[in-house]
Amino acid sequence: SCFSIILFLQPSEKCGVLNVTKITENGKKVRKSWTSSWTVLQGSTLLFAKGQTSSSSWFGGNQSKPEFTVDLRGGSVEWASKDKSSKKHVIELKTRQGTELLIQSEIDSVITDWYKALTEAINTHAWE
Ligand code: I3S
Repeated sequence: SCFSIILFLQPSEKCGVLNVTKITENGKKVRKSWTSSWTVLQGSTLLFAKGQTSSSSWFGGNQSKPEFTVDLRGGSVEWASKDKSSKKHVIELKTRQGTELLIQSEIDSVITDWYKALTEAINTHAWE
């Protein structure tokens, strides 16, 4: 189980290391930049902390705020089409604010679990 000390000290639904890149920010296309991020899902918020590879290093390290957070309310997830990335197992996440992210893991079961968790989070918090 994992915790986020950034928002509140409470269990988070899911966390782990994923490869992430923005492709659009506020409706504008941005250059891809894949990074490995410690990723935490908590309620309707998905947060990314760059360069952190485990919860213990996050707790013990000097990272005091997330690299960026995503509000999942009103967003969508789908499996990315081949033209979005040459990588395998890529999720495309779109936010209501017009940011699009690609999220990837080499591990099939890992990305499948994230797909389910993100879909569930979006559905659960859709009407907030
Ligand atoms: O969609 P693209 O432009 O083919 O994405 C690739 C590039 O962003 C590339 O970076 P440079 O153009 O700075 O060399 C990345 O290294 C690749 O990983 C990107 O493609 P994939 O298919 O891995 O998402």
